Amino acid sequence: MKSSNFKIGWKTILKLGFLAFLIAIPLYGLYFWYRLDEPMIIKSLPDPFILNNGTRVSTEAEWNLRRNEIKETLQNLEYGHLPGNPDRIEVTNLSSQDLGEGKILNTLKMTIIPNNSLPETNFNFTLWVALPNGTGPFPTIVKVSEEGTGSQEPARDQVLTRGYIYVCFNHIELDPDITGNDIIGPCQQAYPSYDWGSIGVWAWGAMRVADYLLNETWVNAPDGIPNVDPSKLIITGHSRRGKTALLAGAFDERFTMVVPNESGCAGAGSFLIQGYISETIADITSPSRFRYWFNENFTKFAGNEVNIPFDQHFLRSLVAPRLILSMEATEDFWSNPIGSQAIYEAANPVFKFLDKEENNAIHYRGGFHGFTSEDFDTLMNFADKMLLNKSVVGNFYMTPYNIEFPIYYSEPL
Ligand code: GTR
Repeated sequence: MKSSNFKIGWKTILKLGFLAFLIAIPLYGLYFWYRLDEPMIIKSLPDPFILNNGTRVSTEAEWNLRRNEIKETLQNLEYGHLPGNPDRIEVTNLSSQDLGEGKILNTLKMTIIPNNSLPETNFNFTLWVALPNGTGPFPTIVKVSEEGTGSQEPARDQVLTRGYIYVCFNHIELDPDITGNDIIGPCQQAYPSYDWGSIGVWAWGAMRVADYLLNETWVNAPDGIPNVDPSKLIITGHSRRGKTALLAGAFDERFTMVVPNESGCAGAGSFLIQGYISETIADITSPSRFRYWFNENFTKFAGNEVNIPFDQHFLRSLVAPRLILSMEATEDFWSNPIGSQAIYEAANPVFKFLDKEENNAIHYRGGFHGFTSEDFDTLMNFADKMLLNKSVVGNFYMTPYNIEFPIYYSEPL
């Protein structure tokens, strides 16, 4: 039998492959462009005003009841439960550094004593308190995490120059953050009956920082506390620490302004309005990634968002009537900037109901993932305007996506 002369050599295969690749790239580019403004809409955003008994909130007192129900839902199905304050906190000044021009950096050790009768459960974490020139009282920014790590630019000088106290704390001393590794850190060891994940632990840590800054009765700080204006206490954080800042600020009303930066999935982003290539519950709860940030129940919603009874506007609404500014970046697709606009809009009826619509704010800058000096300026511009009554130029209510989100409720009349 004669064999055919027609043979496709490797060279031809390579050429065809290359050609297919050249055609695929612009096609994918076009698809990508189209999808960026076409989020996946899983279902409409649940009405935060519906009480567990099925009736709808109609008074402020009922909203306060509903607030507690929402807190319980979020702890039960997402972050796990957070304990109350510890029995005691001992604060030790480790060092004091003169930063010049009247600015000082104090490094402190916070010793948490969960239970006076169980000293073996005590643990420590580090706090950095940077003081501006002057005597105060000062507006104060608490930032989750050390100064200037990862995609966060250092901001200390900028913050102090504008007359704010700048406090950072080492959240990973409370619970380590090692991708794919659920380590039982000192907080979880001290409170063994709680089901909290790392984000809950870190948020609880931010609340302990507030205990110190506000000189609560269970705090012993022999060297005194900084002159913080309690009506101007701001909590912020970037990305996973933005999720943390939002949780801490939503649950703890001592924070007067809450500023999650590019906090995305399980932060100010949506589970139900999923921008193209944004992080999903399945992504974030994968055992090889960040399952340990949450409690076990949350993983039930991986790939099953349709059954989730809430979205992150529930968390955002808890901040009302206080101030929230979520800061987003239009090219930070993984953090779901479209979904954050949906969550902002979905929380608006709650702020309206409490007569504080102007306290619900959102800002978009161009660019990618990071906590930049531009972001810190945005944060302080908003704080200057809302907390210090300064006249400031800037748009803090940006809705760059022209999309009708499925929000089918409005504030009770
Ligand atoms: C990512 C994670 C995000 C965000 C980010 C960060 O890998 O998927 O949810 O938290 O890390 O913290 O920088």
